[in-house]
Amino acid sequence: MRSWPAPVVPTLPGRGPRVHLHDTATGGLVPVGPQEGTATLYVCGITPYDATHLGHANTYVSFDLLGRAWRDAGLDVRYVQNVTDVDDPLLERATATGVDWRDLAESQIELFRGDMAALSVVPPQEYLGVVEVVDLVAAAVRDLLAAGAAYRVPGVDGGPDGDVYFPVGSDPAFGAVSGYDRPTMLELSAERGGDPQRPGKRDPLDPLLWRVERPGEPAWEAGELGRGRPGWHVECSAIALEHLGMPIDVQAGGSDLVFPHHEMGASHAHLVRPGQRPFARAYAHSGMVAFDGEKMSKSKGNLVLVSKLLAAGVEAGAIRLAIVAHHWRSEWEWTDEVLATARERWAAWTSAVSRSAGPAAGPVLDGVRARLADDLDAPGAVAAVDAWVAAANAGSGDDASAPGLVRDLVSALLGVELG
Ligand code: 5CA
Ligand code: ZN
Repeated sequence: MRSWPAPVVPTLPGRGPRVHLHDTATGGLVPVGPQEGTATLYVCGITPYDATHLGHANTYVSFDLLGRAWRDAGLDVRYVQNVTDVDDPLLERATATGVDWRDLAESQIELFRGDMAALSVVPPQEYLGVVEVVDLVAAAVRDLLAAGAAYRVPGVDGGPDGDVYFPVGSDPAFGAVSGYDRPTMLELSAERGGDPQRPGKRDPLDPLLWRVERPGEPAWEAGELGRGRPGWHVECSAIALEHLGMPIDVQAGGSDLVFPHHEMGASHAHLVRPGQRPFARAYAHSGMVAFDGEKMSKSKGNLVLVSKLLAAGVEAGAIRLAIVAHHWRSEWEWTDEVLATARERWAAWTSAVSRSAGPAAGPVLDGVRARLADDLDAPGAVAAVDAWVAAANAGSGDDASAPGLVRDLVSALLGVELG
């Protein structure tokens, strides 16, 4: 489907260093992306039943920093993102509000596009809704059945027979992404879309691959699977395998996707492409943003919407600055003070880059590049710019090219557009 308009990214002199990132699977810092050529990135997209909130924005801005650092290091970036436009929460919300699920999804995707464009997030080359790729996902499920890595279960409570599940025991590497113990897995599976209590499964952790048609639910023909719709995890594996191949350089999303989503996604891929491993060279998980003391989430309704902030006249660059002032892996809380600080900083930076001269900008460029290459340390990069801005606004320095270069590097590397 259509993504959103790409921001203009200024070209900077020289090149950034190789990027290193914290990898969830190994728990350490690893180089990500090749030395040259094309780096591949898959970031899990939204489930479009409510508008983009600051938590989503934090996740997409975080991985936008990665894409920008890669490009600055001379790499091409191939970036794919999905939209979970058929899933239980979306269908439930549509039913509860009397809106057609397709209209609900499209309206929320459109808001998301607007927010991403406003926040200068570089769009993916492939932006794919599940409804567009059901055949692809169904083919992956059939491959798993053929490989003996899928089984059907009988219906429960009068439901139809034939829902297809993935036996987690079929992947020897199962557990390697999250490293969680079984009690933790069971708890998170129940919380995050799994159905550990469902009778008939071989292992309570086994996730759904294909849900056969229920009355009133959308369904697609899928050969031997029968009419139905895909499970959640396999959608991302199938899209990533088709559009990026294996292994991908970075599989990314918020930390709530470590388990079960990325664990299951990796295991599915290992069985769809037997003998190829790993699914991803690195797994990157951004921290959860909270509001009013709790994780910001559509299900809790404690949302701060990007679109509302923009409509209230908050500068998009200031929202982006509020996000990048926090480390991408940290858990942080959105408060009025966070926003006020970001707006003050945005004004100070704007004033500094609008001056006719300032201190030489070369060291700031080197400092920002070095900080970002080291696990996307955007707060460190922000501090480097702050120091230059303070000096420039105090009137020091006579380098007439410096304000323009700082404006460009803030735009190209942090994605922050100044006034
Ligand atoms: N469609 C699935 C992924 S395939 C999904 O998780 N959708 S979502 O709309 O719930 O979330 C979209 C992305 O935003 C995910 O990467 C998720 O991890 C991230 N996210 C959701 N809530 C927050 C939050 N409060 N803070 C940071 N990131 C969040
Ligand atoms: Zn996903």
